[in-house]
Amino acid sequence: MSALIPRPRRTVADGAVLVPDWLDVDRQRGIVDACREWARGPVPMRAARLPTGHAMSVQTVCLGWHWQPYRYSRVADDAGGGRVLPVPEWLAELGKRAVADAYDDPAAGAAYEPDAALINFYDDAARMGMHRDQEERCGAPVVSLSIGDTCTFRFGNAETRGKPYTDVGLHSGDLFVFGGPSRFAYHGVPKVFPGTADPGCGLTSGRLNITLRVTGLG
Ligand code: MD3
Ligand code: FE
Repeated sequence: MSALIPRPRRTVADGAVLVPDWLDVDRQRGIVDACREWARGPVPMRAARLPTGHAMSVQTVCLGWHWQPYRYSRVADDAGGGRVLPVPEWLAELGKRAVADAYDDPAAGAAYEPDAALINFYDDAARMGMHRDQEERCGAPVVSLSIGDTCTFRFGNAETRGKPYTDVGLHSGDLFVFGGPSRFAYHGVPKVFPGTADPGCGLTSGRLNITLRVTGLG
């Protein structure tokens, strides 16, 4: 929901920049529509299974490269064996603009070429524990887009799963870019707040997060 007083852009740590309300609601709705299509297949959205045998509470569908704990593949051998869809040009372009805007650096944006997107869906009870994304062989920034219910995003440090960390509210339409020294920091989503989304965003409940990554895989 857009606020009377806009939330300011914020550098949470070196290389970690939050840009509130980056996506207008029409754009959010367009992305939600695209996510609904991607979730149907050829690789269906699913809760990935951890090496412990437990299923994640978050549901995920991938573009470009299929991610499962803790590797990337071209074929979704844990989700029906289909081949992942490519990252569409418009989404890669959005990623370029995201990096350019967050860092106020057009050259960094032009150089950004994401080859994987993860679409995460959180229902009211879903959480993501503290982890690092380290399957990528590349230090390029991660672009994160949030749509739907507000969550608490916990941004930690690169050394330990615990403190110090900073809790930040991510609202529908927010952009967060994680690069430089923040790229390999621990992070997680301890809570989603039901009923907090702008109805115009296209989701009636839950939260969608789209992350764009550069895998560095061939
Ligand atoms: C910081 N997703 O998919 S997005 C993930 O909201 C993931 O669904 C969360 O963590 C979500 O791996 C958080 C923000 C995010 C994504 C990747 C990062 C933050 C990151 C990689 C490095 C540092
Ligand atoms: Fe992550």
